[in-house]
Amino acid sequence: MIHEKYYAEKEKQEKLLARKNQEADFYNGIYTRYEYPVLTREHVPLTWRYDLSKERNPFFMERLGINAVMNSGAIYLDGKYYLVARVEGNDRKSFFAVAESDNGVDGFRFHDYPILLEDTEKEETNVYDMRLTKHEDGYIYGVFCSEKKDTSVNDLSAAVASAGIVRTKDLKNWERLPNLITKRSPQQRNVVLHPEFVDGKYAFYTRPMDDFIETGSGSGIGFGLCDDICNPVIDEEKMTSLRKYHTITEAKNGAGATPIKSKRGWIHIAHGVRNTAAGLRYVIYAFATDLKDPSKVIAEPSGLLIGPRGMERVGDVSNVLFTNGAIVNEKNEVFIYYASSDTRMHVVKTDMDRLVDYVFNTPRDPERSVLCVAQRCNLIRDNLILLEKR
Ligand code: M1P
Repeated sequence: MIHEKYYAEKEKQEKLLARKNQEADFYNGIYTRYEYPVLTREHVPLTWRYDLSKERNPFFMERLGINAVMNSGAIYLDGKYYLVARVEGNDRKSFFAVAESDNGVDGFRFHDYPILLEDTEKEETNVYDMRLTKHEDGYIYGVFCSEKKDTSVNDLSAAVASAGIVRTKDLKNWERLPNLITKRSPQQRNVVLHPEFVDGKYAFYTRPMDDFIETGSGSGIGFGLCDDICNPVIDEEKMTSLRKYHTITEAKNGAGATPIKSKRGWIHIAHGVRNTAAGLRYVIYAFATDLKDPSKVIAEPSGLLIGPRGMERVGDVSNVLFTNGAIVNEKNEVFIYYASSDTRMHVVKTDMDRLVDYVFNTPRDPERSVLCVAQRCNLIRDNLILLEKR
């Protein structure tokens, strides 16, 4: 017999799932923010958390609780908006689950079951942060972090991160490929597959790291080519977007959403990290690379594109915004999905014209206060002249 409490909880959840999102009262001319998160732990089906049977679960307890829903890959297929979310159980293990919506800003519903990956990496403990790439070879690839314990050192929390790869045609059947090997980098996280072949090869944005948390000598977002996606090896990585002293990327950075092709270049929406007295602060930034050579940075707007605001600042890992998915629909509307504080998912909406304008016409960071003030004074002077002429 089904526990009566199920019906009350189900009704509450249906109300949440049916809630219309509203544009927030925020303006910067670049994008629209939304009032409510698009996915949270409360969106996770009750059947994944509770045993509904009154006999087996008389107190209607969460038997397998969910802690957070965050860092989601995104893809647009046949008029629907899909997120492949990182769902984290109360047991700290993450897994992937598909949620879909008709409009991209609300109504996201999880499919009946999460994705069950083929168990090919026997030492893998945790998986997270999948990027989805609709590749010109006809497959949809998911590239994610595959984490295992580092048994070479005497440290319980030492781990090794590498890039796991799956592919699908329908978001239902997933084929697991071997993990990516980067010959020069012992650890990898935030790896993204470029949607087109480059010099006839599969191209990956990487994030070379010496260590699990610290990137060490890794100087930013890397780029490497691989001949065979079914035996993925990158011999050499060159650098694209670099970490820089006293900027939002000083501590580390990482590729985010799969690059978006525009007339002027590939647009990348990534994350940058700096250290503060309150710990690491993660923000979202953008840059563009050359259409012919997608490793070559051609535009770098100054500073952050999206930073944590209000409730976004607080969560399991506070002061963190992280993106690994964006969608462009047939109307050239752009949906940038991001997680706040490793806890919940949000969206901002813009369009291609605005995004291109932002990336190519926002001034670069002059990298010194005195030059930043001069840059701002030029803006003020031009504006005051314009205002005087009214
Ligand atoms: O906790 C913040 C983020 O930390 C990691 O990002 P990075 O690899 O740049 O350090 C990731 O584990 C990410 O999942 C997490 O959101």
